[in-house]
Amino acid sequence: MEDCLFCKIAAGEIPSNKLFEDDKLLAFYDIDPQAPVHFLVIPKQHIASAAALTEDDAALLGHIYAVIAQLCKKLGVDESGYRVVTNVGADGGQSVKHLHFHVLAKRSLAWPPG
Ligand code: IU
Repeated sequence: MEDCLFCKIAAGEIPSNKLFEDDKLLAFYDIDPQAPVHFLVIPKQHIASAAALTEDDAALLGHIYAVIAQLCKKLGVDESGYRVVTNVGADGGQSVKHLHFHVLAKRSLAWPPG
């Protein structure tokens, strides 16, 4: 999608600090980390937010969560734990309108979030 920052990052038109990439998704470190480990996982296809997901995206979502689990294991945070969160819309705190999953780790995270 034109003028979508994360589409441009997914296409390699804007550089990112890449952690993992395949044909379906990209994982890269957040530019403004909120925890010692904070990366984002985005589908390469443009999906505006979790609110736009349908049953047809089930395989993609399964793949995203499987990759997150593998990356967290690789980063050594699988046992200490981590949080996966996706913000939706204004009240949800979504600033970039391309579906992304935040993965935060290596600090104790409060609940409920602010
Ligand atoms: P949000 O859930 O839409 O608020 O999250 C967007 C995230 O994207 C946020 O944590 C930003 O720091 C992050 N980000 C980024 O990693 N690279 C960028 O070029 C931009 C935002 I703009």
